[in-house]
Amino acid sequence: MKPVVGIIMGSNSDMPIMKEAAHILDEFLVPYEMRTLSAHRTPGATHAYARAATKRGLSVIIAGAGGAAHLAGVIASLTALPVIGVPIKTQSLDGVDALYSTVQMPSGVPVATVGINSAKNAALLTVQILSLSDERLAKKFSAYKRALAK
Ligand code: RP5
Repeated sequence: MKPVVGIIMGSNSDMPIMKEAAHILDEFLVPYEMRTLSAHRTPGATHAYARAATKRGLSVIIAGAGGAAHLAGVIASLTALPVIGVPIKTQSLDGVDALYSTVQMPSGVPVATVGINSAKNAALLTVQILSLSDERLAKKFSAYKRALAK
């Protein structure tokens, strides 16, 4: 099936965290793709990905990065799709650097930022967004919430 969600990350070293988002989308049967794209190391490819995302049929982009984490913000500057940022904890500053870099966007260019390493919540928020126009998904998400309560 054609992917409707793009899960991207700044480095392959982010994969252990970002695959938690993939597991949730698998559980909800949401088709996705995963790419490593860096705002700093591969800026050209990152720009091209963001610019083509809508035409390619994506509806939401989840972007995880650590350190000076500009990936989600750069993507948000180049597409009208909702972008969810996942700050990744790296060795130096416990992930606070990535949290601030991801969440503190200038007015007019929002990135919906989840907690440090919270790729799972990014995927759940994605499911909630897609549920607005997908009854099957909405029902499945309600069942997920009921299971949490139990
Ligand atoms: C960021 O730098 C990446 O998102 C990653 O979290 C961090 C470290 O990357 P590597 O040096 O492990 O490739 O751009």
